[in-house]
Amino acid sequence: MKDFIAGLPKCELHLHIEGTLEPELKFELAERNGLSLPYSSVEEMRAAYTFDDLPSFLKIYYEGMQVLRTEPDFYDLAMAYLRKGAEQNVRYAEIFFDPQAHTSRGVPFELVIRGLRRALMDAQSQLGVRAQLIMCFLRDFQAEYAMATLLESLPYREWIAGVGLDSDEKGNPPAKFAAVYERARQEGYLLTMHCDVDQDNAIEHIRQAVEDIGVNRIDHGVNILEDQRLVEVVLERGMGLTCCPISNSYVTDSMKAEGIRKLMDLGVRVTVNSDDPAYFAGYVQENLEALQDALQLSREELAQLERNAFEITWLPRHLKDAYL
Ligand code: ES4
Ligand code: ZN
Repeated sequence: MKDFIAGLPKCELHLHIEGTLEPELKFELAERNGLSLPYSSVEEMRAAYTFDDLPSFLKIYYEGMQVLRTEPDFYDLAMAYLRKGAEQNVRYAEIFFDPQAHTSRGVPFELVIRGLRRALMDAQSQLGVRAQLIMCFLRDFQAEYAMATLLESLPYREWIAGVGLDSDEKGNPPAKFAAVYERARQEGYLLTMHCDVDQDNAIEHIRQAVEDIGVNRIDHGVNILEDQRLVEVVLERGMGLTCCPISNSYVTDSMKAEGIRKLMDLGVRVTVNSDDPAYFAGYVQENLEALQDALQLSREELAQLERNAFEITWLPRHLKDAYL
């Protein structure tokens, strides 16, 4: 089964590029930029990755990305991920980036996006992996800052497939960003949003995302099972959920494998993804293996998960069909 999973053509739809920053590259970038890190080795750094909920993870995630300063840093980050993806037979990826995590510490938006974009172009020609970018707003910052970031992105509109919303969900419901999402839709961006597993008011956040904002996809969203009516809406619209089993096991009490199984059985377009693989010790292949192990998925079911993913990509129809 491991060989079957390894050979499966894969599609990654929920991956934070800053969450792919492995300790080895973190040390390299720190040295390049003349920064010192509070760890003396890769092992020591990994040993400090002790988190058990979303806020404790986010603290380490934002600390870690401070070594990213220059255009080549963002290029190297994305290129390292795309090489890893290619090794795992990832054929297509939609990659989140968090511009405000960089602009808020003085790193210009333009430099971030130019570095990422250049890596995507090189990965397509050199590795045969296609990818697009999704710009995420940080929900624990003010909506006005998200709006300013949206406007700042417009010169690069053609380089960004859509927008998302991430970071600390507590007290930061989708409704806070209704105007930002309305403007993003007017600009032609496709829309997704994190509804992280087992957060406060999880089902109300999912309801706002689906009914009030009208997102095209939901990131995580497993708690939708708490409301049969919303499940039916998602089924009717053919909406996809980008689930991340190993991530769930780090920020909640479990992988939520049973919930994922239930959603699959209901016919929801569930997908399996890696979220922050450098921190959660697993890229998409390991996530598929972990879920298979928990649920005894058949080859047909594993193939269906990847078909779901290719089906809900934000590619134009003719490019999508080439993967199906
Ligand atoms: C994230 Cl696991 C998770 N949840 C919310 N925001 C995030 N950003 C990066 N990883
Ligand atoms: Zn995520």
